[in-house]
Amino acid sequence: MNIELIKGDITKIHADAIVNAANSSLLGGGGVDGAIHRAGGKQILEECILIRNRQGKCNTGQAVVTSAGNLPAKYVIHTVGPVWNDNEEESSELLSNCYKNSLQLAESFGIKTVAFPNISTGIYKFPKEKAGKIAVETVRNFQSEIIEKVIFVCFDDENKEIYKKILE
Ligand code: AR6
Repeated sequence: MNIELIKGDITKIHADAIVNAANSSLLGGGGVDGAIHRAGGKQILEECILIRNRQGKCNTGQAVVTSAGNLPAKYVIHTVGPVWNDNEEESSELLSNCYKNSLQLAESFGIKTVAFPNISTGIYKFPKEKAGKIAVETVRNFQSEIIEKVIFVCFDDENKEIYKKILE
């Protein structure tokens, strides 16, 4: 799996799938979640509502998939990151699960390129450096015959620099 690092807006990325840092309601919110729903249009929310009706809320660390509405991507994988708290071990495992479960779901859809935002490092306050290390380690450890490329899309310079150092 190739790993690429860019700074930018994930809603503009032409990948088979972009990942959304959602919340367990799956019904939208602020940050990257708000941006994806705004740019993607109502189809994404309608599919999220169908998933909610079928399976209920999405637990932290789990992932679900919808189409991508008006976005250039084909799919949106919605995963729920952990809210940072004092239990570092638990938060770290849950964050790793977000990356793992998103990649597993991507594989099951035959997805070749996946773009990730820096899950949990905004409103959910996960320390950026710790989150970056977990993201890179989890992706590097994921063996796939299907996924060819993972793109880390950083929205801010700080995360971009952190990822650059980790990937070097
Ligand atoms: N493209 C790429 N990355 C972005 C974009 C964008 N358009 N916008 C923000 N980011 P956050 P969380 C970055 O807060 O911490 C929502 O309300 C941002 O700079 O979006 O997982 C959900 O509904 C940060 O580095 O997600 C949940 O309630 C990263 O995306 C809650 O926020 C994640 O920040 C989830 O919090």
